Amino acid sequence: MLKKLTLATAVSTILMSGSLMAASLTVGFSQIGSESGWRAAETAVSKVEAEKRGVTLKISDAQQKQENQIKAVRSFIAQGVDAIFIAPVVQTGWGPVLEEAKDYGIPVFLLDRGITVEDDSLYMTAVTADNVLEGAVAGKWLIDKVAGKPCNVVELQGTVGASVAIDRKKGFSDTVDTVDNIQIVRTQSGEFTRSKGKEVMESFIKAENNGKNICAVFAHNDDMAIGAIQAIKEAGLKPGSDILIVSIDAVPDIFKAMMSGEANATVELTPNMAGPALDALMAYKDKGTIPPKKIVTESNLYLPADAKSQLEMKKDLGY
Ligand code: GYE
Repeated sequence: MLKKLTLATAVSTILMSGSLMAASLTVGFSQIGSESGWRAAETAVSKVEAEKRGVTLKISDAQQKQENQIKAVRSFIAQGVDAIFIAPVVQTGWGPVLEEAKDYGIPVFLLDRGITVEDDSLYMTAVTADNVLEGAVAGKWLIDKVAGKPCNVVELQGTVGASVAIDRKKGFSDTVDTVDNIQIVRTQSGEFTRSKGKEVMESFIKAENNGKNICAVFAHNDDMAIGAIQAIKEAGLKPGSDILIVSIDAVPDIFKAMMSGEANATVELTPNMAGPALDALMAYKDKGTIPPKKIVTESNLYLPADAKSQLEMKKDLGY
């Protein structure tokens, strides 16, 4: 262990001696999988951002399993990478493997989801949106939209135990709890996927008088909202008018649904989490700059009027 530490220190000293050296950095990225359009965009954008900076990015797909992420981190440590990026599928259970990375002097950066660890020094920074705020933005939109009328909401939650699902749920429910006319009548995980979102929505529709008791869907991501839209249509109702749809991510497909009048609002989530993390890593390696513990991305609200321009913008960016 001591030997490894000395080696890591020597390597970082060489790297810190000039910014040119940073061009030869190798980063291991433990990605969650490909559950959503947003996730696929994040993976694609990460490759582009690494290439722009001359960084070698090794991506390992965990297929939604934390145990695979832990194995990937150990393998990156064994390969002696310069840094490890993790998009942590769930919030807890990271302490031991992050201790191992720390023992080897390898800095860890979190992308798009957070973790809870006793010792914050186990990671350098987390690049994420303020996910409580995202839920709150969605809730606020619904309050304004229904303007005092009674509204029963069904909620499609993200992956169980994921920080983003916990935070978005909290932000939304704390916000709609401030008014009496909006009630969350059912809530269940749709695992951030279209197919599960559709399946859970079908069961909500059955349980709520063939959907007639449902006023709005709050989905923790656009993909589950798209699954829900399908289920609503199959039940003979009109998504976007009979049942309002609000979700999070701002992926191209939700803007397409907005243009057909089938979705009402989405909260932005940039898929470029790797860019800010790579900048922080390079500043750390070049100048020893310690980044802030959180690098927070934007959470703007987009409505049908924005759909066309958003779609064009995403196309230009290659998402
Ligand atoms: O919103 C969702 C996904 O962790 C921020 O994970 C991410 C979420 C995103 O697959 O679509």
